[in-house]
Amino acid sequence: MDTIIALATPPGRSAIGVIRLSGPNALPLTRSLLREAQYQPTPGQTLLKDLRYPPTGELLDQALVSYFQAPHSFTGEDVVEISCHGSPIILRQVIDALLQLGARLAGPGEFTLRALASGKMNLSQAEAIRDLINSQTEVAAQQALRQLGGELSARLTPLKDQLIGLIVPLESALEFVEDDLPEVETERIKDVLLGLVKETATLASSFSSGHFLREGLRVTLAGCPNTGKSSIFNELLKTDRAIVTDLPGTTRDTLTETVNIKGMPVVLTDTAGVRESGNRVESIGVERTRRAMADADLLLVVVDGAVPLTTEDLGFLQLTAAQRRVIVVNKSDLSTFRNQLKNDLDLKARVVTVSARNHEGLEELREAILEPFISINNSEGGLLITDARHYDLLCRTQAELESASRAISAGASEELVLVGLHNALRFLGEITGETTAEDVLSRIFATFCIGK
Ligand SMILES: Nc1nc2c(ncn2[C@@H]2O[C@H](COP(=O)(O)OP(=O)(O)O)[C@@H](O)[C@H]2O)c(=O)[nH]1
Ligand SMILES: [Mg+2]
Repeated sequence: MDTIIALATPPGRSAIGVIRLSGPNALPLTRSLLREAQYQPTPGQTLLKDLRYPPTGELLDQALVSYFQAPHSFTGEDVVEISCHGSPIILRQVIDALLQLGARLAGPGEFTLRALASGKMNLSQAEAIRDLINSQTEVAAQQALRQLGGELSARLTPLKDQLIGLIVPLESALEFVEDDLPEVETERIKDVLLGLVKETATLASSFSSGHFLREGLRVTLAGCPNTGKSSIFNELLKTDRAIVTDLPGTTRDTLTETVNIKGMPVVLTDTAGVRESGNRVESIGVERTRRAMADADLLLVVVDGAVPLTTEDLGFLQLTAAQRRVIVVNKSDLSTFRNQLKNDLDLKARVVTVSARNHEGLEELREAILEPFISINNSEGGLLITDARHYDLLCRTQAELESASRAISAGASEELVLVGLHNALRFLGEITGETTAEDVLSRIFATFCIGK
């Protein structure tokens, strides 16, 4: 095993920059960098040291050097962390020096991969580290922390145990071919399978809201020009990001920003209104608007409540009827505002009245945005599946369990039932990495940042 090195902090200027070394030569390499052959820290000790360019002895930096002895480190190997001054030049020089001494630059996620290999964590926990680092809101970070704490594996362990509990008697039944499975046994297996299917399905279904925590909920503002889309966009962002004027067609391009709404990362897009226009810039904007609308998880269809609905508005409402949407009736502050608009618009959609100008109704709007998606702040605090890979494996597990269940009901041979059960067990194992093929592993770790 070679010794790997990487910058563990983001590139750029900062107070400190941390370089991490892991592998059997972490300590000898550090000795050369310090030019101190007798450097033998006690594990966990941090000392202020001079770092020197090995060939010349020239001073590179003064840094805090910490040593973590195998197996009591993040990777399970000998680890040295060097906290240098956060200058990109210094960090570059120190890393170069260690590379010259024989360290190798780590690939994405390679430190975590080593932690996995030495049994420090399982695969879903390693993925949780990546998600934790990438999380954009507190709720997303909390979910990642729960997964890091092993909650997902803990949920899967009883499922695997139950599966093994079915596989063992079926396998032994195979040994005694002449006896069919007794009736009671078949019934018991069917019951257990039913429970397993239910549990797997529940877990998998949480992905429908869980994946938004990782990827963000795509919400697009749409509607006719001058209805106040950009004003609402700015209100939700709490900044003046989009230009607001009383000239129709001010917003020509789509604007996208991420905003945290009650812990949910929301990717909010303001669009140019859809209207036919001879102006080329505006037409391109309109094209982008159409695309942003098609990509959205949720549309906020904005109408001006202070003027009668135009045929354009109605066209818009019709156009978006098939999509998940909230209808926002804006400008409630104006004296011409007609509240009954809410009733005029039949529509099964949720209707929210706001005044972007007076900052009214925005809290209700935020709630309406999340409503279709939330089981996230659910009271039982259920674990959510946030990763598409886990979701896919759970669906495949469920399909295998169902096919085993059908086989047993049809009185099929034990062999046939066992195929489904073994597959299900394998898929569950792939979530935590017990049975993950090498190429899948390397693909997962390619999504990590260097230094993790
Ligand atoms: N009275 C009132 N005017 C508003 C409100 N929201 C937006 N406006 C005005 O309506 C005009 C168009 O707003 P804008 O956000 O640019 O609309 P967009 O074209 O849909 O993006 C501007 O003059 C805004 O100041 C509101 O809640 N009340
Ligand atoms: Mg606008």
